[in-house]
Amino acid sequence: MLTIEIFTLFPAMFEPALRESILGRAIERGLLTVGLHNIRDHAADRHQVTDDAPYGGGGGMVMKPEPIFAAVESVLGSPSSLPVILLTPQGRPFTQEKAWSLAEGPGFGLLCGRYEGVDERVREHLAAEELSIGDYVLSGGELAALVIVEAVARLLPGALGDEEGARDDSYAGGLLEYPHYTRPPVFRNWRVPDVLLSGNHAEVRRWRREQALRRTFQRRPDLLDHAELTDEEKRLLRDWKREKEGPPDS
Ligand code: 9D3
Repeated sequence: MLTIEIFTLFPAMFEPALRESILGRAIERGLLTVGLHNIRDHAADRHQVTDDAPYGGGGGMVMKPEPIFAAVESVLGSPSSLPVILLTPQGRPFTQEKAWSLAEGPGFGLLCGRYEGVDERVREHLAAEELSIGDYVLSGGELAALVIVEAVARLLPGALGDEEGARDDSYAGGLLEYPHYTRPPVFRNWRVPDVLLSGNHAEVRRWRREQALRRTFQRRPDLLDHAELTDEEKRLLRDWKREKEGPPDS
């Protein structure tokens, strides 16, 4: 059983998501346990204040260290029994590889920042590492934490249903996926490609692979540096690149 302990000012943001779909089922099946801990419950003062103005001035507010340390230590002890991951825009990018390593267990804490950020002493003395989920601005770490929980949970053995788990075409040698179609064969006069209706499985496989390669070339050429390609696929790519550049001048 994997353990994820979440520390946040907004535990209610997680509750509905943790009940639904693959995540809900993984928890129900006992593959995963997720604890929700409100940092505000660990604020010492009567008004349960968790933020304060930054030393040195400037705008915004900073999360105070005491309630954060108290919340984490009350659940995970000191030193912490699990690594605590701080969600911040300054973190290393969260990747599928990181999801696999977190899914190996035994678990981890997720600390969600709000306001302008957390007091630096939290990073230095409580967080094992910092992660970001990408280069866009969120209002806090909560949705980033949820992204990580979902990415990890679906990797736990038994988390995916028969439909979802049977195939492993999720990462076809580092390429984007080919286009998917289902019935009807014609919808609003838009036809499903003939090859998919042909029943020729070898042709279907070839078509899908070429589509995946073409899409990756057009949308995510950065992925091609690490993709597993046959010699024929490398030739195709060189042709496409030449078409794009136009003929070399003499
Ligand atoms: C507008 C404030 N920003 C000044 C340039 C700094 C800032 C502080 C706090 C920006 C975002 C946040 C809140 N974001 C997160 O806590 C966060 C996050 C994100 O915003 N994007 C991607 N991954 C993550 S993980 C945590």
